[in-house]
Amino acid sequence: ALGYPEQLNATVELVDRHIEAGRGDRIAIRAPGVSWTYADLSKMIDRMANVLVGPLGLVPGNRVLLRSANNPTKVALYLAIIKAGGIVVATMPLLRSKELVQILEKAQISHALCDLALVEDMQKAAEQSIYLKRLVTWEGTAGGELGELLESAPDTFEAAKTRADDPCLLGFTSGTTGLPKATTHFHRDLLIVCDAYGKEVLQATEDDVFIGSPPLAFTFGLGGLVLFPFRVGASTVLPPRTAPDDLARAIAEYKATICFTAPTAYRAMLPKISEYDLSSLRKCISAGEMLPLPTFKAWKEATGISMMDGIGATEMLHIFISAKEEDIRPGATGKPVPGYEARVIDEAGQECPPGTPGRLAVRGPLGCKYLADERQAKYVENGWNITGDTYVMDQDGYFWYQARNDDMIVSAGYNIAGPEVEASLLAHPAVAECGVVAAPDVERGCIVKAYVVLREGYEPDSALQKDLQTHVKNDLAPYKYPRAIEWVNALPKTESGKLQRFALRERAKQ
Ligand code: 3SK
Repeated sequence: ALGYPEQLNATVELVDRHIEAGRGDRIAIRAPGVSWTYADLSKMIDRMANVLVGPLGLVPGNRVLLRSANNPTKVALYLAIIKAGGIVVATMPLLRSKELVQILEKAQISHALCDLALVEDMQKAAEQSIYLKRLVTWEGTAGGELGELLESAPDTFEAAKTRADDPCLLGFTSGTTGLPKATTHFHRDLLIVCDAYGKEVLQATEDDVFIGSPPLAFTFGLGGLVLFPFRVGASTVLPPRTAPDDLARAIAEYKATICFTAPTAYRAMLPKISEYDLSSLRKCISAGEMLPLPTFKAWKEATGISMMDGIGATEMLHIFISAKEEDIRPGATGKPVPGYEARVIDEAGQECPPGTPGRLAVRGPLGCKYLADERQAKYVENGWNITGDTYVMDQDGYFWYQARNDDMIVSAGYNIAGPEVEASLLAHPAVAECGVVAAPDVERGCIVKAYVVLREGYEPDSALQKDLQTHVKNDLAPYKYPRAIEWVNALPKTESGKLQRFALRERAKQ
């Protein structure tokens, strides 16, 4: 019904099609010391697929854990597993053995492929797994144990005859409870996000050079650094380090044109912008967190680029609300990506009128498919995916983010969105980063509490506290100002750069 053939293998569509179309000599991946054309990448994938089904004994449907930082080997292995009919389970590089065990068992992982630099925790986890059959390591660009196996592997491989609705990846998300959930995605889902968001909103071409920092285990990174570039035959750059300074340097060095990263990373790059030539950039995509208006404005002023905000979810694989470059309403996330519908509903499931906050509900060509998890019934209500975000839709159909449903602060009867107060604080010159949550209070039930990281040169004293409070009172309805402010050196974040407000909420209770 979606126009994809019944038999479909995502790797064939993303890589091999370019070779059939005579584009094999175009650059697919660049990284220090690596410049692979699509033909090079295809051969590497085929050798890896031969190793997987040969010496490693993979059969279609096996789940394969992939553990490393973003690098060319990881991308090739990712696509080789899919070509061989396996199911990829990419993990965040910083996970420790306890978290890896949860994934090994939940996903019933049979094979694990791990960068030698990260093997210690993997080894510990492997010892506790009842499903794992093989753990193989590699070093650098497919050297080490995997490299030895690759030496004798043929560089052609016939793709597994997978169906469009066969699973090809499990995306793990820990949600707010910390209990991991695995979201299943099909071969066709990988193409759907390219053909919906990638083609309609991003409008990338084969001449684009993609870059960014999100790990491939975060599907925001998978889309931005693998799926979208490869669908159009463009190239992707995988810098080994992705701290803001490194990212800015790599954009300049590789003349990247499209950047995918979180708003905090764009903000952190701002002070470095004058040191690097970022003039090659033409599109900057922000997701994973609310994009504060001051960050949007500061980036626009520094680079001339209007950042394209977006909201996605691991459950939905990628972005489903965003704005096209020519249709950006600063401060709003945007409109549903063509092919998706979105609405704001109340607790009873009734649509809220424009201007009224409520729960975001989305449906489209793909949706949430949790692996063996009763939370499926909570996420999907009457065919609509309930993402856990509070939104307002305006009269013109633009969607405005308010908060995660859990991040709404109810103080003396007022509903206050923590991220809105954060955006206000960020517009103050003293504030480098901040997180705003509810703190228990005898009189008001809860008060608004801000955790603030100051920029260099500012003193954390009571005069500054007063100044920040006045600033918010002048900017927003005065009842939203943070009655408590705590100075901190850093904020708790996930590996994908998202602020862990639940950790701040816990701290605020103490
Ligand atoms: O968090 C998001 O907004 C997001 C965006 C794209 C893909 C996946 C996710 C979770």
